Parts: sequence; C-alpha cells; structure tokens
Amino acid sequence: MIEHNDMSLNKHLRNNRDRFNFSREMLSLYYIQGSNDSAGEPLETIEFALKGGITCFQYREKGTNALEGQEKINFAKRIQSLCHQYEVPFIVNDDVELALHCDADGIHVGQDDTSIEEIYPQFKDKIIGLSVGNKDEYTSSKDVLQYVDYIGTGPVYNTLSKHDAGDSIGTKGIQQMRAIDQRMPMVAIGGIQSNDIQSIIEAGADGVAIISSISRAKDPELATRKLREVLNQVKR
Ligand code: TZP
Ligand code: MG
Repeated sequence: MIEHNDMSLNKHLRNNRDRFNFSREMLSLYYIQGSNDSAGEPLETIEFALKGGITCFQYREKGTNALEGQEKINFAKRIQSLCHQYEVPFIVNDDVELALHCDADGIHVGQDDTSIEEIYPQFKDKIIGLSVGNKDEYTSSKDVLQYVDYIGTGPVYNTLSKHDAGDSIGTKGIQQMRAIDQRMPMVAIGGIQSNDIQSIIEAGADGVAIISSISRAKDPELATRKLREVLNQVKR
C-alpha cells in the first residue's frame, strides 16, 4: 500500500512542486534517445532536437552497447544539463537509481519495470510516467494510475526502435484509450512521423513520443521543427 496524505486529487491534477510542474503541454513533442539511437553524434543529436523545439526529453539507454555504470551516469548528466539550458524536463527511463542520483525531473517505467507502488514514495514531487500499451494494460494498471502524471500508449505503428514493443494499436487504439479515460494525460508512441500527427491528436492523444523520426533524420533539427509545426497547426 502507498502511504499518502495528499491524495485528494489524482497525481496529474496536482502540482509536482519541483523544478517542472507537470503539464499536459509537456507531452506535445516528447523526444526519447539513448547513446545508440541516433545516426549522428548522440549528444549533438539531442541538442538539435532541443533547438528544434521538443517539449520533453527521456533518456532511454537500451540495446547493444548500452552504456552502464559511471559512463551512463556521466552521459545522463551531460544530457540533463543540456535539457535544462533549453528549459526542457529531463526524464529517466527505467532506472530508479540513476533518476535519484541525477535528481532527474521524472521517471518513466514500463509494465515490467519497478512498480509504481515502489516508485511513487521516492518521486512524489517529480514527474511519473507509465507505459500503458492498450486497453488490457489499462485495466490491469487501474489501481496505480492515480499515482502517475501521464501514460505512454502504443506502439501506434510498427517500430524498429523497440524489439518487444508488441502489436501496434493504430489510431483506433488511441481512440479506445481516450474513451476509457477522458482525463489522463496521454502520449502516443511507436513509429510516428509528421504525417501521422493529425490523426493521432484527433484520436485523443496529448502529444507524440518519438525516437527514430528525429534521431535517424538527416537533419534532426529540421525534422523536429517540422514535427513542431504540424503539432502547432493541429486542432485539438
Ligand atoms: N515504446 C513503444 S514503441 C517505442 C517505445 C520505446 C519505440 C518508439 O520509437 P520510434 O523510433 O519512434 O518508433
Ligand atoms: Mg522498460
């Protein structure tokens, strides 16, 4: 059981009281990257994305040659300081120790990672994100959703960036999730490119989370700007 005395509202309706108060708008263009996701130099790619106008950053270190130990800490800290230069929240994926060590702005976990029950007491004042891929995962996560700020839903389309991403849910899946929960801040993820944005936002997502259409773009800053332009034009 989570001990609490301030749970009169769901977490995403309260302020986080830390460096960045969570807001739905943060999810608009949510960029995710680790040391091995980019075509170009990793840190430089992140800076291009920041210059292009991402609204949130998640450090996700996975796959072959993933950094570990001190190297991972050092890299995380360099990204964090870059993010803060651009006033963009720095969120750590699936590494509680690193998130605490860096005093990250938030943590994002998947269904099989450290549980929200364990995370919440340590990240009460931070942003907490949970991957809730589809309707079934929503149902099984129901009890902990009051402790999270937002959910990440997908994969919307096929993705090459996560080998165990599961079946893609399409914009129909996003619509279904929005129908189940009208308030929960939700970012769509998986295989998203600029021409998908309109239908994803219309389906009810608050934003898009992206790896490869920025990280593998020839010009990541331009790619980010284009995504941003589309997002700015989409009617909500
Ligand atoms: N979770 C579901 S799909 C995915 C993650 C981390 C990868 C998204 O990457 P891309 O390259 O934008 O499809
Ligand atoms: Mg995970």
